[in-house]
Amino acid sequence: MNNKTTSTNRNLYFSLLLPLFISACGGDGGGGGSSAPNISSTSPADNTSEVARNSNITATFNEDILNTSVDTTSFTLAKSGVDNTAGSVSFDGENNVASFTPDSPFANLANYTATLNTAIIDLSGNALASNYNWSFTTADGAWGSAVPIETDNASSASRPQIAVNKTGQAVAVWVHDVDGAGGISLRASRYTPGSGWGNAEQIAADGISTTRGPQIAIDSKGNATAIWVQNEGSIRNIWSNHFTPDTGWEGTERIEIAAGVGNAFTPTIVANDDGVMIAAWYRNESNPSGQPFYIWTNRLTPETGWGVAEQISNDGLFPSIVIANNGTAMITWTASVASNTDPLFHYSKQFTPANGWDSTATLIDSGQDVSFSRELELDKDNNPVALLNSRTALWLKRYSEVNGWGAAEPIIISDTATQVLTAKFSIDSQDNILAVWQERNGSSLQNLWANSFIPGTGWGTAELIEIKDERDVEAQQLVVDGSGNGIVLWQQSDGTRKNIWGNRFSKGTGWGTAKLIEIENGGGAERVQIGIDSNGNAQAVWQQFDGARTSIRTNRFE
Ligand SMILES: [Ca+2]
Ligand SMILES: [Ca+2]
Ligand SMILES: [Ca+2]
Repeated sequence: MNNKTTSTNRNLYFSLLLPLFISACGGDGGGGGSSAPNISSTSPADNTSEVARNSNITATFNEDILNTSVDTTSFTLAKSGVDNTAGSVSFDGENNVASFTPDSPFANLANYTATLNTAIIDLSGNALASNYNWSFTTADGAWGSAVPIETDNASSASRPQIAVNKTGQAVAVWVHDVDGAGGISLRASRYTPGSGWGNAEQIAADGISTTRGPQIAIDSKGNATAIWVQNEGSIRNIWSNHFTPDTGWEGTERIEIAAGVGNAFTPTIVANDDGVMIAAWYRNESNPSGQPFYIWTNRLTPETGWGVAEQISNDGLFPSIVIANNGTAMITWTASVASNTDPLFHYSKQFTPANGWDSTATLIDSGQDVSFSRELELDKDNNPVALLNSRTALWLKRYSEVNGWGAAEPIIISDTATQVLTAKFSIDSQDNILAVWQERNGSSLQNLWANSFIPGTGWGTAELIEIKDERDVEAQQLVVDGSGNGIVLWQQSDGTRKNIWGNRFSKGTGWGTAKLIEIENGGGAERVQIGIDSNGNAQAVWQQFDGARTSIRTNRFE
């Protein structure tokens, strides 16, 4: 078995040996003669499905091959729509078998194409007649068994959140009731691929009062930031703790200007690959119990930490943010309203590293009766896409630098028989879109529906993706991996307790059958959250009651 070789070595070896072989063989006969080498078999064979994700990829040639012509430039493997897969190449000269060993297991349910190119030559210097390709699809992952993520049972743990980066590093955070102290604190745990979950760590002072729980974002290197609402006297402010793999949790700091008389609500945080993070929240500015609400943001860079909080709007609620790897960001919010029946107005501002936030807000949409969802995602070209819904309709709007926000693209055309509740969507690396939403017809239960968008084809037909009708579907969460496969999770009561359910979307075959992802029935399971890495390995967290306290449990899909 020969080891991995480099193209430099190959070329050198080739130039030194080729004249020798040609003269020894008289340019024909012996060895490979004058005919091009062929591939007699591959493993896996072309079009194989359910290939094990720890497989090596091999090709067997019909004659002796110059071993140094087989290397990582002449034998490559590409995941559909993605750059070449990292790996090493070796050649077994005795059996003429080339092997590609990937550096890490293949992605779940992903299509790969292996290529042998015409740099591969036989001992007579005859090259492959043309590039040789074969494709295969990997096996899907599966949910494991639910396990606790924390072992403190003196009191309750609740409201977990999780952030997972491309490589599968994850941080989970949750509210931890302080034993007998009358207040609460926050705990966090970190998941490292190959090692699993670490111990729970305290990330906020014991005895703080916080009502809504932390939010978390993670960058591609595993740096993470938690933010939360913390009571100081009678006022709720936004606090933060930053984690780096080198230094651990760095300590707490307030990230908003403390002078406001009002309370801060619903913080949200996003990170790009390079660790630039933006947090946003809304705050009642002059009246601690009501309007007006202002939208505020702060921005963290790895070099300088948090900046000074900045007011974005003097009339807004429920901010959503996306940030691209070039540092450009978009924030959207909803203008405050006096009652549930007033029209809603949705606005945006863009942030660029050169110019900061837009000075004036842009109107995205107006005049809808109510909006349960204000979801924001980036497409493959980093253009923001917003999902909005009224009681009777669900639609997207896409933003471009040239045209601003485009026309509404309906997913459900206005249908007064249907009540649309919360919706979620996700866009894959090739701009396929998956949307899931709760829908009620007349007095029926809240059921879970889904539809998908394929560029060039448009939206398909909406379909029901769960089958239980004892109680409503609640609190669904959706993620999509680097191959366009999705997972949706939700909570649903069986009449006695709430359970966590999931369904799997395969890019090739669509939705599967709804399945339970936990089987503990001592109490209810609620508030499920999920994150996914680029290979489609996902991590779910939720809170589960056992009759005495809630604890945080997790299950992994891989
Ligand atoms: Ca149902
Ligand atoms: Ca259960
Ligand atoms: Ca516990």
